[in-house]
Amino acid sequence: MTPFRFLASVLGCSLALGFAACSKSSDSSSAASSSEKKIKLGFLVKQPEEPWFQYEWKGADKAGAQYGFEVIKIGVPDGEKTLAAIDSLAANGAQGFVICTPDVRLGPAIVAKAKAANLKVVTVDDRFVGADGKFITEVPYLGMSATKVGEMSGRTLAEEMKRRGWNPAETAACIVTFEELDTARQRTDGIISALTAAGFPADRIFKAPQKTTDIPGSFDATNALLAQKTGIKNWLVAGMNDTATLGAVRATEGQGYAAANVIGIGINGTDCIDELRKPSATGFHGSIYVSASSEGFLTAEMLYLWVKEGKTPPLETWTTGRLITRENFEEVLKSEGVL
Ligand code: FCA
Repeated sequence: MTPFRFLASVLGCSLALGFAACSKSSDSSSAASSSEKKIKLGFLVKQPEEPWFQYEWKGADKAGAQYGFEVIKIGVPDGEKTLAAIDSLAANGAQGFVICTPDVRLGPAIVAKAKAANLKVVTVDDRFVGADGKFITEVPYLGMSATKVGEMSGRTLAEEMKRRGWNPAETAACIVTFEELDTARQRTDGIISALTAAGFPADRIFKAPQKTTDIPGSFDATNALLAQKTGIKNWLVAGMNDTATLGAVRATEGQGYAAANVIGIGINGTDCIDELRKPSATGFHGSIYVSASSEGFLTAEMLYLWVKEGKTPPLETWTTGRLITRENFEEVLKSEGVL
């Protein structure tokens, strides 16, 4: 090695070292700024006041803490707020969002807006419907196996009625419906088919269509039905979620039915905790619990891995449920991390 070559190699080495040191220091400064540059993902829900959606948000936050991304949570009760929320996500540098839309027919508008803003979309609970009335199957969706969960509710009604020794001739069923939403219709159809499969007379099952999917909506719908169907001793009541059943149970109370003459089964298991905690039993017997927090976790995780690693989420993921009653809800919900 000539002295020149030796010097060049020492210089090169120190230059390389200098570069390494320099790149190391730029690494640590990027580590400092990486917390500012966290991936941001939106989580938009139609009814932020419903505990179901609050538990979904909790699950999404858990995924955010685990993977180190930021969850921007926005309530979107109508179409206008939904489109505005997408604009604000884009302006804030978010790279995608999970959504339970306030109206499934907004699907095409949401997809178009997200595409224009280069945002990835995952849907949860309520699946987008296209202009042709069919599901938009190319957007990843995670939701409950609605028919199966509905059937569990219907079977529970039939079993509990049998356990209480009720005479079908003195009993009727009030099923609070919201048929414009597919997941709701599938659940209530499942309830009705399981009831009839268990031998309950189909002509004693009455639908009470709710105008809004909240307690006042099902309270009004059930009151209208109870005013028409008089002379019934016992009522089975159910609907697409806990609030549907809670509103119906409140209506039976208002019309003078004792708790012992009512069997109410909800779905969700998140919105009936206060009800199940009441010191004396009401007509609300139990609920088919589905894990809102894992739905929130899983959808946020899917979206994150899609954004970060280009891993496309499965187009369909289905979740299932289990019965909770006053007897087991503390134990089940504790094991699920809800309580
Ligand atoms: C719908 C209902 C919610 C919950 C969810 C899984 O969005 O409105 O209460 O049941 O499906």
